[in-house]
Amino acid sequence: MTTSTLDGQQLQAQLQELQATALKAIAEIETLDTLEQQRIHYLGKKGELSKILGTMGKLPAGDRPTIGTLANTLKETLQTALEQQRHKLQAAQIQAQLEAETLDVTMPGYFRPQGHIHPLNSTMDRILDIFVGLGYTVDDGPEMETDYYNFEALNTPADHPARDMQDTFYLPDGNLLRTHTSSVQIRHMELNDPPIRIVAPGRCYRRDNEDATHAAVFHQIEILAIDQGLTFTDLKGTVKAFLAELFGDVPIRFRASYFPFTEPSAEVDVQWKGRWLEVLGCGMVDPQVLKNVGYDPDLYTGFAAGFGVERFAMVLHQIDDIRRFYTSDLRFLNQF
Ligand code: 2U9
Repeated sequence: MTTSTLDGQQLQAQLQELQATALKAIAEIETLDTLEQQRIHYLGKKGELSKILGTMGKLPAGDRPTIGTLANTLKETLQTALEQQRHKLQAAQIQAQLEAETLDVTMPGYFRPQGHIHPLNSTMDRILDIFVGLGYTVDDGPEMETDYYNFEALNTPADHPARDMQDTFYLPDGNLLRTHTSSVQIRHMELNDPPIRIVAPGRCYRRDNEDATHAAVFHQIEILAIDQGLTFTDLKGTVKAFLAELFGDVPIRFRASYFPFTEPSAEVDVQWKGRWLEVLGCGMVDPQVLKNVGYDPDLYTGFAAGFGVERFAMVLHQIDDIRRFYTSDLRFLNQF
């Protein structure tokens, strides 16, 4: 295209050809991004129309107004076509979104199996509710304990034979995994003055050979009451009230027993389905334990009890093997 011979006709033809090409291309645009690119390609500063208009300077002066008008008409035509295509694409996009989002309520829903509370947690919660109802406050503490809080403070010095029944997992730094939640009560008494009414639930550890009734990791709940004038009768009354809440009006019996941290001590059995089942241990807090936390044993007395949550869940739900609680077998768990 030599400079001297350019005339209105030629440019008009170029504009018409551009219109045809551009309208065809615009009609085939499928995305809003492409639409924007095409708008710039045809109507942008360096677009096809600008290129043609850029040659207008070489036109004979007489042809310029016509070409100018044609160019503006073409610009509007292309802009209109681009707008229509944008609306068409946006409408299609919304429609596609609607279809994607439309919920066909006749379609069967996604079956999400309803989870539920693990039998150990439901048993634990039930027991805690009973003691909170009796005026006890729930307290907890660290599972990794010091030898002092797990044993020494509870009248169980290093060479005490009771340690064998409570063998546990010892850590390189001399700490251990607690064998009972009694450590929680010691910590509580160090930080609070009597009267004390606390219930301490939590995970405990024992290096036991696992069998149907023993697990290396299990859950315990202990209660502690410290006040002036508390006697074994208060302990018996509290234990009776608790067991009646869980088992109903069943016969219970106290059998003399021994724990380093209580004196006198007893094991308690309930008569359940015609058999005597041992369910907890208890006793009057040993005066030495009170001294260990700075309480005056001549002023204050206390009682305590401890029991395994698994034990209660197994008795209440006739579960034959403690290991069922930890195997996450839905055939077992879905029964609760
Ligand atoms: C303090 C003083 C005394 C808590 C007690 C028991 C008896 C007991 C066992 C039951 C089953 C442990 O889970 S188990 O194996 N516990 O029989 N526990 S009296 O006595 C305390 C606790 C804290 C300061």
